[in-house]
Formats: sequence, C-alpha cells, structure tokens
Amino acid sequence: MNKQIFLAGVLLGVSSIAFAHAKLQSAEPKVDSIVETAPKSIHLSFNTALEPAFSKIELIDAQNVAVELPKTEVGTDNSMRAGLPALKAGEYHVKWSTMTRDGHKVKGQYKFSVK
Ligand SMILES: [Cu+2]
Repeated sequence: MNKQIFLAGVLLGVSSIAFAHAKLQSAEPKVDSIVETAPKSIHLSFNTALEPAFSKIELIDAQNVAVELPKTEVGTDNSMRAGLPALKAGEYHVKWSTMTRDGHKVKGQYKFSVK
C-alpha cells in the first residue's frame, strides 16, 4: 500500500473524530411539537462546539414570513438560542445554520406549532 495514502487516511480518520459535524441533539420547543403556550425563546443543543459568527436561528411563520428575532446567542455548552416576540397561534418553521471548528457548515430546519 502507498504509505502516503495510508497516512492521509489515518489523519482524516483522527480529525473526523476530534471535530464532528454539527448534529442537532435537542431543541426547545421540540421538533414537530404542538405547544400550549407560546415559547419565549428557541434553544438548540448540538453535539459539538459552534462558531458564533456562522450560527443563526431564523423563524418562518405560517404565511411564510420571517419573524424578526434578536441576534442568535451561542453558548459555551454547544448550544444556540434566540429570544422570541409574542407568537400567535399557528405553525412555525425553525431554520438553523452553523459552522463547526472543522469548517463544515451545516443547516437544518424543523417545525412546531403554537396552539
Ligand atoms: Cu465536519
């Protein structure tokens, strides 16, 4: 086996363990939930540290209009949060995007409803 290719493979393997891609682990309000009272904030927890400059939460209402949110805050506990204005009843889509320390950008979205 070519020694350089083998070494590159080993190094890639090591770095992917040290710097995992961002995966959403828990969310508040919860994914696909129906909540009785309008939440005061969105709080998303990940499996790894997030780069604050590339981490953002957006909220889209049932009319496909973006809800104006304050700046997303990134915590030292692998999470990000954004405060919410008073939400009316209806379905909302949370869109998040972030970048981890390996430079990979990841995004995702989920929905929840206010009863
Ligand atoms: Cu990655």
